Amino acid sequence: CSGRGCRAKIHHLETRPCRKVKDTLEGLEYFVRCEVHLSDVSTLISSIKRNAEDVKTTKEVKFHWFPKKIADLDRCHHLVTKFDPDLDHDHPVNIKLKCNNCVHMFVLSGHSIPRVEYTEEEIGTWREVYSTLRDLYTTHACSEYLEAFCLLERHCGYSPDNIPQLEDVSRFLKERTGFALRPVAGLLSARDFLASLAFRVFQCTQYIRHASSPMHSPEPDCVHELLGHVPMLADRTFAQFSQNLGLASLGASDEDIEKLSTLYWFTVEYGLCKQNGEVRAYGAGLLSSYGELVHSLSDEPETREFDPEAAAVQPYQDQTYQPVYFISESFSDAKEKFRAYVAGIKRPFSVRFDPYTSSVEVLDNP
Ligand code: HBI
Ligand code: FE
Repeated sequence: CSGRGCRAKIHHLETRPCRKVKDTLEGLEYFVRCEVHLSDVSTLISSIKRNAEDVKTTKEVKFHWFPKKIADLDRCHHLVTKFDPDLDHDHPVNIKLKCNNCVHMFVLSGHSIPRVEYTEEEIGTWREVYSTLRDLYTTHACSEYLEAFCLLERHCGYSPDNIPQLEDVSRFLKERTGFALRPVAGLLSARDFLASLAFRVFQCTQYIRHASSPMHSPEPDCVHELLGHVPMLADRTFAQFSQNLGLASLGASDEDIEKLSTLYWFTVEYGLCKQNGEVRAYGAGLLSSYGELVHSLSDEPETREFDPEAAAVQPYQDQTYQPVYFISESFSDAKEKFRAYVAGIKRPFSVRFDPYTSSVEVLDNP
């Protein structure tokens, strides 16, 4: 049914000679099995009916399972891990694989996050990154980040000599914006990771990068989470933006998850914003990487005004610095633009977050 904007993916198409046409073998009988968006089913059927007689249909509704309440997040821990046998066996990436089975998830009420005793070597790595980055923040980080960072130093044990504990940081965030941290063993699938944001839960790694490369980590580690993500999650508007990204992802198609994840990349990870006539960083990937933070605010990369449609399909770099960054006018502006973008995503239902029960209500679209 082209022209009406609906698309069907054909899984099976079979034609047979048709016996019914006046007992002769004229014409064909078509058997089609196809996948079509629920909201397009009636358009599709009526358009087939205009071209064929005797249309019979059967329907099977299919969409991805998604968590409806916070405890369901226990089922959202699919790790994306690449075992690298060339890495030394004590490298965090390899250690983490060994612990996959023991990092059981925490239902948020009741359980506390285990405290980790970091070694001197690990604290040394933290110290090196922390001191280098902290000097840059005053000139490169956005004001929301700076404000939260100051509070974290005062109340949560952020200092060059101490790796803050997730439990303390989580308590702080809960008070500020309702965000809770939850320990996770490594890189999660985009679907699982985004789903947790819908419940204001941020899945956080607890291990630290290898001492041999303090300025770089191929995967998220606690330096990235604590210095990159945490301060921004203490801002109300940014927290709402993050939750909205999560809510938009629930039950979305694989294609939409890919787009939302790319949008996440160009905002939450690598976003820049305007502030008092200057450009500042708010993305966690920038605020946890000295080299890219400097690069992002230099004359080298291309910068564009934030546009969710464009950011959702922009090719990105996960091996080196981004060639393109998107600049938001403000978090409220980014949030509004994102709202308009989400309204264009097709889903056979809509979701509403109930803050009293921290659960998601699913409403059928009329
Ligand atoms: N998993 N643990 C963890 N931490 C992240 O920051 C993270 C993730 N999985 C996917 C992801 N980030 C994003 O790149 C998007 O795909 C959502
Ligand atoms: Fe991240």
